[in-house]
Amino acid sequence: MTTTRTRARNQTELLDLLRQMMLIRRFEEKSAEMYARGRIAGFLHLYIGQEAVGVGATAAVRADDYIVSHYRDHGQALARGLEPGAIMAELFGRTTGVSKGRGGSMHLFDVSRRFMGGYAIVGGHLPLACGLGLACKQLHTGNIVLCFFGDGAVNQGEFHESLNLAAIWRLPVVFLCENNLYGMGTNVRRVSAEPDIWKRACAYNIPAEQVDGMDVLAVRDLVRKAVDHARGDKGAYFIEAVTYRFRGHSMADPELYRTKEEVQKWRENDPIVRFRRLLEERGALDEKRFQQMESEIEQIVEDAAAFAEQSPHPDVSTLYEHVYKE
Ligand SMILES: Cc1ncc(C[n+]2csc(CCOP(=O)(O)OP(=O)(O)O)c2C)c(N)n1
Repeated sequence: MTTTRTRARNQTELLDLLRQMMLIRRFEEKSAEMYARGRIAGFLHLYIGQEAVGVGATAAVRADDYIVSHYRDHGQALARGLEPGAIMAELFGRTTGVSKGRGGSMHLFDVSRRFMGGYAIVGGHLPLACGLGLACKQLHTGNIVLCFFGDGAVNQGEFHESLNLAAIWRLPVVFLCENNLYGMGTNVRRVSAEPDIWKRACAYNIPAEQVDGMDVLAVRDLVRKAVDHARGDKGAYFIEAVTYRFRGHSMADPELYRTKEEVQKWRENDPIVRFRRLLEERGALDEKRFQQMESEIEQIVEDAAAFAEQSPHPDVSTLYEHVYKE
């Protein structure tokens, strides 16, 4: 009986991981469409291809733990449970957005879900993760901080300062580098003396591992291990998740720095297709259920876009509101 129940619970959890990745994929496709239609202004960085990292990692932390991220943040925000409509409204710059329309795509924020941003300055949020970690430690809250960043951040001064500080103060921070092989148009091998990014953490005596970032369960399991380490007062942990963005850096990217063959090769390792296959093999999913999930997600994303469209723009008179905590 217990085994049956445990199996059912496990299956529900696994289906939920798939559902979250599918939601991110569809949300991002819709965002691209809305950008092309001029509904979203500024920069737009899509998470398509990297879904397994955000979903797997977020599944490994508690609801009261903190998450800090970089500007490619829609996927992590959705995985954290921020409302799709409020995220889309933020992309549209509307008052109903998660950041009241002030932040846009790169600055999603929801303190109620301990999703502490969304930051556009590459590497600039790693010290913030340390600050949150220090607060957790000093206040003995038992929480940890999960900090996402890209491979482009690892040659920034803040990266090294943050890892050093996290090590000497034994801060409960899990540093998660999403190595999608490129910082804008630059391959990581061109700019990193040590392109195996996880090895960098050794210089700071922080345990580090690399994981297949296209495998949602592998990501979840390694982040769980890292979280246990950090929560157990053993200090920071470093993970390099090797992944790939299927789309350009932002919406305006001619992608002259990589070949179509390379993109195609990675697309064949699509994290959603891969996980769907695994669930089918395990008997947890069939075609009918998958299609049902697809149409439910389609509706959520359509509703999110309609909500954003119908929401008001901020009034000029409110320009100075929501800048600092009120
Ligand atoms: C300090 C700083 N320098 C330069 C930029 C311009 N810039 C925006 S995104 C980006 C690439 C970052 O790549 P990565 O961290 O690997 O993230 P990815 O886009 O691959 O998710 C750069 C250089 C910036 N935002 N901040």
